[in-house]
Amino acid sequence: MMIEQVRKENPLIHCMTNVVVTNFTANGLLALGASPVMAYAKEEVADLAQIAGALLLNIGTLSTEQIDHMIIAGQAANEANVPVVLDPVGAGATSFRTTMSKRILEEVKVSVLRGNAGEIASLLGVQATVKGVDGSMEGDKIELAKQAAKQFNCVCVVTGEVDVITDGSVVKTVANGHPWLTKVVGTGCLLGAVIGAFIAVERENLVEAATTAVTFFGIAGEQAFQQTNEQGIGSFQEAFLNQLHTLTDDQMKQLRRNEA
Ligand code: ATP
Ligand code: TZP
Ligand code: MG
Ligand code: MG
Repeated sequence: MMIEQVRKENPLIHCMTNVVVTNFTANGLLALGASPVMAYAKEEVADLAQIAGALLLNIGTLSTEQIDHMIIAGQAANEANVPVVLDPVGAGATSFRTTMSKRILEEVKVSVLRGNAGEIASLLGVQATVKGVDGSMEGDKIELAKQAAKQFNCVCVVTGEVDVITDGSVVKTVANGHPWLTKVVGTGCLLGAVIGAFIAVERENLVEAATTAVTFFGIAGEQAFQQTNEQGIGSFQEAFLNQLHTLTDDQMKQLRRNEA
C-alpha cells in the first residue's frame, strides 16, 4: 500500500540535483504524487531540508560551492531526522566527483546511497569503468552493494539490469525495468528522488521502502515500453510519466519480479 501512502501524504522532497534533470525530476515527483522543491542557496537550504520528507543530494553538475551547500542541507536534515538520499553521479569519471561524493558521505549521515555499479565501485576503490555519467563494473553487484552499505553505514541501491538493495545484511533484488530507461536522460536521477518519496512515508524499513520504489519504477518502465515501443523513445518518456501517475499497488503486486 506504499504507493497509495505516497499519494495520500504527498511528501515534500527537497532536491539539490543537476541542471540536466531538474524539470524531469520535478515532473516525475508530481506525477507520482509527491511534492518537489528545488533549492540551492545557502541562506535557505537548511530551513527547507528540515521541513522536507526527504532530501536528495545529486552531484550531477557539481561545483565546490554547491557541495558546501549540500553539506549544510544534509547536516540540517540529519538534525531534524529527515532521511537523505545521495546520488554520486559520475563518481569515478573524475577524481573531483569521487572526492566530493566521499566528502558528503563523511560529513552527512546518508540514509540511501543510489548509483550505477561503476559509481558505487569507484567510491569503494574497486576497479570500474565510468564514462561520463554511465558506469559499469564486472563482478558481483550484491557483494559490491553490501560492502558499500557496510562501509558507509547506509542502505545501498545499485541499479542496472537487475537492481540490488541492501543494508549490508538484508538483500533484495529487483528484475523489473527496461533497457529503454537508459535511453532517457535522468531516469537514474529521478529514481533517487522517487526513493526519497518512498522513504519519506516509510522511515522504519528503508530497505523495504527503497525496494518498493525501485520495483514501482521498473514496472512503470516496462508498461511504458509496451505502450510505445512502436513509436519510439520520445513517446516512451511521456508514457513513463503517465505510468508513475497511474500505477497502483495492486498492479505492482502482480507485476513485481523480486529475486531475493
Ligand atoms: P547510467 O547513467 O549508467 O544509465 P543511471 O544513474 O541512469 O545509470 P540506471 O542504472 O540506468 O541509473 O537506472 C535507472 C533505471 O533504469 C533503474 O530503474 C534501473 O532498474 C533501470 N535499468 C537500467 N539498466 C537497465 C537494463 N539493462 N534493463 C532494465 N532496466 C534497466
Ligand atoms: N551530465 C551530468 S548529470 C547528467 C548528465 C548527462 C544526468 C545523468 O542522469 P542519469 O539519471 O544518471 O542518467
Ligand atoms: Mg541512465
Ligand atoms: Mg546516474
